[in-house]
Amino acid sequence: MSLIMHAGSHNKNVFKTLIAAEYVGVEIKMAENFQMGVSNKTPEFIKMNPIGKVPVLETPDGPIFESNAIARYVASLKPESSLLGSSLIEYGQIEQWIDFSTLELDANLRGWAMPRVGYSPYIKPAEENYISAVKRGLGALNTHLASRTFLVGDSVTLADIIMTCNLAFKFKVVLTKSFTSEFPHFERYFWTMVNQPKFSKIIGEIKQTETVPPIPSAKKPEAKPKSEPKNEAKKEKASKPKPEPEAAPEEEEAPKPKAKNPLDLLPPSPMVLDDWKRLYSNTKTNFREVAIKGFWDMYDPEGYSLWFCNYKYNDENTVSFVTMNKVGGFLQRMDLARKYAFGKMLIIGNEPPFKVKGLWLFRGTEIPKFVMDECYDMELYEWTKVDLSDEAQKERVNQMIEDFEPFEGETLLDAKCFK
Ligand SMILES: N[C@@H](CCC(=O)N[C@@H](CS)C(=O)NCC(=O)O)C(=O)O
Repeated sequence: MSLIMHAGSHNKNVFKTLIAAEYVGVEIKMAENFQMGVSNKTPEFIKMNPIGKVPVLETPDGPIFESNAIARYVASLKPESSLLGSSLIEYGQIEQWIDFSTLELDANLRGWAMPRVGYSPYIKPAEENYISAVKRGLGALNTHLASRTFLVGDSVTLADIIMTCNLAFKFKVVLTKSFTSEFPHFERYFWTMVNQPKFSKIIGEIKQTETVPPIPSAKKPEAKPKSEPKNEAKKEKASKPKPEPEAAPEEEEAPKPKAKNPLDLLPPSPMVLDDWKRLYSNTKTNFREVAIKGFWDMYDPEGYSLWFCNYKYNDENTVSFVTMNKVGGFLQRMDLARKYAFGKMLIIGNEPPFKVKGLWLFRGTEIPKFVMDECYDMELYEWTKVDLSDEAQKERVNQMIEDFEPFEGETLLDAKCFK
């Protein structure tokens, strides 16, 4: 089952689901190229969540929004997991702590933290109210945890996951040691939870703040909020649509510096992949004279390589739509290589078993390692580098690009393009 999360990945509301998914063993994919303030404003996104907020989980049966609901849905995918308790009363208590965590703690902690990081106006009496509500909530939680490791029962439940995600960012911003030391059972609980391997894998390391950020100066509106520089690159790229004022910093937290894709470190190539993709898409007539000629004119054998692929299990391709779906799934999974690849996949024959053959253009002179590692379909195909000194192979490339029929003497059932 394919589950796609629409949101930036550094969002505590997304963490709730990702941790639940770790416990139930379900795979969640993050939507590619999600841009906060841009992607969540598109009509397609509004169709999934009319308020335009993240996260949204796309499921085969329809979308779900509201992070707690999403996490609950994922937790229920394996009824045998104990994330939702093992009796009705446990289920009720898990729900109770989820609401407590959301309404008594998260709402008040946000009220305290957001003005301190410059995301909403600072109002002293409001802050005092928030802090006293947080103390009341933590006091109650501390009492509950005096004799317990987990909120409900004897193992991690969804209540612990949601509670911990709601607290983690606040530990980084306002919950100083001098504040939390009044609640020792709560402290022990929090550190136990964030150090559970399935939690720390998603949340990462938490360093408790030593000080509450100073009140942002009202006199200098141009001063950037503390967490804002982290957004700079993203904002510039998105060229304008400003992040919504209520977009919480945890959503916008600086992505951990991503290791550069080694393909970005290759010497520059005169061939611009997007130019080729545009030429391919825009050529409607005289394809051979315009697009194919254009391809060879721009092709750079030092910066790119061409590969034929051949499905290893063609005799299994006995049903046309199953074969087409299989290839469609492969192309979806290749999404991770969009910046670095172009591909054509042909489904050949007018009766089963259908043959699946393809042509791929990759940045670099080898098939990129990350594609081999991360797209499991790759090993279902035999890969042969196109020998450019062989005119017959070059002609085969041309025919594959232009969906030439008959291809190797056979009709095409379908031709799919990855661009
Ligand atoms: N109650 C919602 C809160 C969602 C929410 O506030 N999302 C923020 C990011 S953390 C957002 O999408 N803000 C953009 C906006 O307000 O337009 C949930 O738990 O999913």
